[in-house]
Amino acid sequence: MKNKILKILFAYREDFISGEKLSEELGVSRTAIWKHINTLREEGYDIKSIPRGGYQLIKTPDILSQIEIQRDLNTQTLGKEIVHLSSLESTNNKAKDLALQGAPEGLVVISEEQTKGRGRRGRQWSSPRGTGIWMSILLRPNILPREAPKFTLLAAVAVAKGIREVTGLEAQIKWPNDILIHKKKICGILTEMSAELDSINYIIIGIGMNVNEREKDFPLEIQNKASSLALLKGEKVSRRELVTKILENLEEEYLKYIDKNEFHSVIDQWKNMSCTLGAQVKTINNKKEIKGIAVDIKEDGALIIQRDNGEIEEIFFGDVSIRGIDE
Ligand code: BT5
Repeated sequence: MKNKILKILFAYREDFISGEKLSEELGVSRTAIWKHINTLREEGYDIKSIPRGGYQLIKTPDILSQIEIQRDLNTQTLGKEIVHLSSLESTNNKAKDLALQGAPEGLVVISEEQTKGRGRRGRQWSSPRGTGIWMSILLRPNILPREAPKFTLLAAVAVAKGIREVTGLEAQIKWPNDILIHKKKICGILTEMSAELDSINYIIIGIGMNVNEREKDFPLEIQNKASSLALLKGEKVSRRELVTKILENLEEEYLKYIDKNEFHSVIDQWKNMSCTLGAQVKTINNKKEIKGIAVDIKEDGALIIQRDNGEIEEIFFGDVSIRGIDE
């Protein structure tokens, strides 16, 4: 009911709408309408009321609720169901619980803060309240488990493109799962899956993006390597618009891949927005150090490094440091 009232208020936001009209349209009493209006106010909606004049929506709050995201969302399945919570340990954990309970493909979990946000291999992900985007997307693709690393490429393209569309900032992709701007980490992606030998039960794409953080919002140990879109842009950035664009971009590439078996557009865009290809890189693989130039990315997500002696190496996992960025 609350959301129905909000939809009407939004449609009439140039004007006042009377409590009587709302109660007629929705078939509930004027007292019930008044109670829901008060709940909306508690959630941060600025709703003006004048005696006998009715209600008018003045301002919507900066929250990533289902109704706020869906207002402009143009997708078929992604984000049709959004679980939005004020605080969670980790949106990836919540998405996993819901996946095990049978949640459908396209479910999105968003939290205003995470108390145990995770990176890869048990690392921590700083996720302060109300400033960034901490979200997980559930997919159930009918593909082989070895194809799963493609989803990190796909998500990185959707995110980097979304940032460019909304802010105009030149977001770049650092293999395998980072988005950087001006050499600072803005976003990390954590792709997790549950699979049998020959099929995938579900994939969860976790996206953590710094949007409106100030420098002091980051833990000391990452202050020199992390930044936020607002710090780089010099003004507040809409988290709602970013989520909308990212979900739309993600769905577009996902459908091309799943329905048409077409992945080259992800690879092409990945290459265009990459800060890894062509760079002097260093990584550890099977306990040995590999140094050389990152020369290509394969469709399965592997990074191709040409060693200084000309030998070619394929890297599937791990961290890569880039000369000029990490050292
Ligand atoms: C990542 O791991 O970059 C993946 C991060 C994924 C976070 C999302 S948020 C929604 C979903 N739910 C979760 O619980 N996780 C996902 P990795 O490549 O391992 O990088 C982790 C490292 O990034 C840390 O060790 C820090 O050095 C650094 N870091 C931590 N928080 C950061 C932040 N907010 N911004 C930039 N860097 C950060």
